[in-house]
Amino acid sequence: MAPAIALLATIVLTGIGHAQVPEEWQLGFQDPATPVMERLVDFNNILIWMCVIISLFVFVLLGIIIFKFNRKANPVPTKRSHNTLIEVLWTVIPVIILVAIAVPSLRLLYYQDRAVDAEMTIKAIGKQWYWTYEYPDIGEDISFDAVMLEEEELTEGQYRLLETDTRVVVPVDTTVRLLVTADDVIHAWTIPAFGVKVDGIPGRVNEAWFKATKEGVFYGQCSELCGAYHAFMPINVEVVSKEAYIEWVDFAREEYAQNNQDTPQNLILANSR
Ligand SMILES: [Cu+2]
Repeated sequence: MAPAIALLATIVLTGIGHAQVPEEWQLGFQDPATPVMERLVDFNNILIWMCVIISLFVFVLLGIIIFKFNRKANPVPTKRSHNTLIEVLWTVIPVIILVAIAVPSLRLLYYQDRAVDAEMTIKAIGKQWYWTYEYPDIGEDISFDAVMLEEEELTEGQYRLLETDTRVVVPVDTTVRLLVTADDVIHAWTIPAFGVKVDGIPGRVNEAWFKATKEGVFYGQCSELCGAYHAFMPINVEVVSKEAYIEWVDFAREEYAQNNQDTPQNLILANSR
């Protein structure tokens, strides 16, 4: 019974005040910040209840067998070898349960697969060991790297191993199409509160989407073992108001336009044409 009570406590706690970062001894999910994650949490809760009910049913059956059919209580065992009705039931009922799980599961899988009417696009490129982001909507040459902050670079209130020097900025209540790929080995772009986890594979572009419904900073980490510093390429997404986003776009055009920088390399290329 104790595990079942612990499980129930988990379900009850799932919905309560987690930040957008992992917490010590956290059992449930982070607070959902997108419609996809809300549905994932709901689906998970339904599944846990199904697990609890099935487990209790099996425990009760086990108890009955232990107490009623042990050698002392039942010295002369029956010779019965099978029962057709029971065999049909224990085949058909699990099939019904599995189908009942599969239908909402597949529906959710397709819902989270691709954005309907995406309002903007961001591209994330995994590299050993940081992420590069592109914003094709605001300029073909807008691109920046997001590198983890070392411990000595952190300021008060920042999280170890989770902060990057540059954040992905997106407007709230906006459907964002996310394109993910990689330059060297496989990485995975993840924000738990968004319900997004998608592999970045060299030579291939994967798609995901999110529509953040809350403003704030959301944290994730690379989720595909990619080498020695896999643990040191976190992901930060800052969700801001639409007005603040427009301001950020102006800033980004100034700051991140790669063509703005007349590096010697660019000058050499320009002169050689
Ligand atoms: Cu990695």
